[in-house]
Amino acid sequence: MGEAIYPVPAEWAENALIDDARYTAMYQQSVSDPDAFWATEAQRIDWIKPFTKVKNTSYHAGDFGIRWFEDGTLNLSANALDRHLATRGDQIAILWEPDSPDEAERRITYRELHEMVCRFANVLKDQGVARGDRVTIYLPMVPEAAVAMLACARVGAIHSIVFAGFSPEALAGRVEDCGSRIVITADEGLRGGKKVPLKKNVDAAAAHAPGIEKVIVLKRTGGDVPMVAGRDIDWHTACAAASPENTPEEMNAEDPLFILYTSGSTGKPKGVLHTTGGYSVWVSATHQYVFDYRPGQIYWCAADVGWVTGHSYLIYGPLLNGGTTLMFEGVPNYPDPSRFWQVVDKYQVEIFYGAPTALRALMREGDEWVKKTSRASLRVLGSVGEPINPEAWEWYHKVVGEGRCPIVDTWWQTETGGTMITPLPGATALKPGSASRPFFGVQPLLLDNDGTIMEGPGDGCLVIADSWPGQMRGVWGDAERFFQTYFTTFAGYYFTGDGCRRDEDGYYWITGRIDDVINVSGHRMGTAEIESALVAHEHVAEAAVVGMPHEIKGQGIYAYVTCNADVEPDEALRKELIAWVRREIGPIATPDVIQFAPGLPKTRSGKIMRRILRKIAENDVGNLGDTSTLADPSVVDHLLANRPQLA
Ligand code: 6R9
Repeated sequence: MGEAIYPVPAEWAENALIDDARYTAMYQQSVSDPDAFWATEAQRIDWIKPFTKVKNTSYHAGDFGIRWFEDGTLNLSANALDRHLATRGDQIAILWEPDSPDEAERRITYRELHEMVCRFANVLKDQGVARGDRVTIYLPMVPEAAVAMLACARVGAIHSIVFAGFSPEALAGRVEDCGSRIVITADEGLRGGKKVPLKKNVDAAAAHAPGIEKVIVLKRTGGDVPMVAGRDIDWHTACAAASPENTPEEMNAEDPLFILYTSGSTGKPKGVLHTTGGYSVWVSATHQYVFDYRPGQIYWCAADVGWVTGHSYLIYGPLLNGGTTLMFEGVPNYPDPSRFWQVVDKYQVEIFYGAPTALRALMREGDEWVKKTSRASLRVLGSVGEPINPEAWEWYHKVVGEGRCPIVDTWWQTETGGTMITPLPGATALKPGSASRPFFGVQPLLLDNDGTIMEGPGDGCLVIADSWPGQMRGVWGDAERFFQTYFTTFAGYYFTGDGCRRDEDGYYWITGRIDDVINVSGHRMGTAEIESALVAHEHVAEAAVVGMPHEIKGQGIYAYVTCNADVEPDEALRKELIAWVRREIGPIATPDVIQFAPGLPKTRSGKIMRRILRKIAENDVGNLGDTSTLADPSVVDHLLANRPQLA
């Protein structure tokens, strides 16, 4: 195919934890004898009561179930904190870089973090939080977000983090769905010099979520936020009064650890449920091997704590591995497009893990912003969240990494808990744009549309043949939906929703979602969610949303809207609808294009023909495919004649 290949540099092959021969041997064992392989890997965790069973899983109706290490007990917070105290109590656990470079950073040692977590765990207990209770976290990128997560894990509560960019409506829906009585928030967040009214959003959410009994409020900006007497608790006051000692709860490996809401192709976002033991083993192992991580190295994952990458690779993975993890509150281009690389220099970051959308945005600003920084400390670069186009990959490799740093393009999902298909820096020759080969224990398969397994090179639907320890265990509150969503499209397999190509070397190339999920700047959006926000507007009769190619975001949001008969759509309504969707879901769901249409293309049975809408949004109108089943072909002519001018 003539694509570039970057061999493993010799010094990497010699010094890395895993070289190619070791990868092959370990991968072999991981799939031929998963019990033995994962029993060994699980020793990276301190178990209170050791497990006697490793894997007990089935993807088949009848005996469906996913259990790992099921009779073992542990506490994740104790593994991330207490056990490090003797050897690395004074090592920095969290480096915090604020939004503004003029504000002071924070350097929090393991000992300090341990005390903060113990105090906050006691605050939670004082509020009656017990094992199995759900706690919603709606915090900006501050160390207290990690403290709140670890405190929940410590007392056995299940955290549900809601991204701080989500609207009050979205927050209320998630709070109600999991039935949490407590929300943890801050007065305001700070991003790119702008304030985010978090406490105000929680107050607004509480109007729709009567289940909220207590709100714990962290002071971040010192903004003037009214406190509700009897409901709101000041974080600092409560922690100061709490004991600095706390005994972690003994949790079963299969006790829930967290819920994280993510978008699917149908319905409301679903609460993806992860449990304790398998997840701990999985994020620790993947973090160590994928980044060739050694304790104490300065590691920076730029993802927000509100997404799964923030859970697994900003907080849990690095802390389980005794790492120093850098948390950055701000954005890549504030105060200017050098910021990322200035932060790298300031802390001598060795490993940087970011998203293609940020790289594309920075690439567009020109190389000078990068080149005026040193970046000599960097050893490994990572990519996650969406396919990285070869052009951005080459820029990342040549300009940011100066040709020196292996790039690990890691494919995975909220549902998978951690990395599934990825290069290992000392083992894998790199092909720009390919996530390359499966991680240990992962058995990817490509199926054609009939569900037949494809051998050799080809393009198909990506499924995983067998369970791995970090796999999600359920959809919160809807046991049936888990099996239905992931295991019935192709019976007996976990269906990822992604399309994928495998080349002649067995490398995997993710081609993107094949369901009605779009990936905007690495954020998953269900088209159904945006549609239901649009039709909730009084002037809208019907809406259909599809993805469109977008230079920076990867995909943009293209909405076709049919208004009620008595409404004359105009520019003002377009603006109003855009603001409406931002308010209903959040700024990440802002439509890029709204095309008003008197009708949508439908089959005679009334199904919207999204394939046609996608083609129009992609500006691929020469080939609309079979339109013979359209109920009214003139609808398509109207759509084509009235496409908005795209910038
Ligand atoms: C971790 C995360 C999952 C979806 C996934 C896929 C896309 C993620 C990717 C990638 C190509 C990569 N995706 N990483 N596509 N190459 N390296 O992003 O989880 O938010 O659940 O999104 O993102 O389409 O199915 P999540």
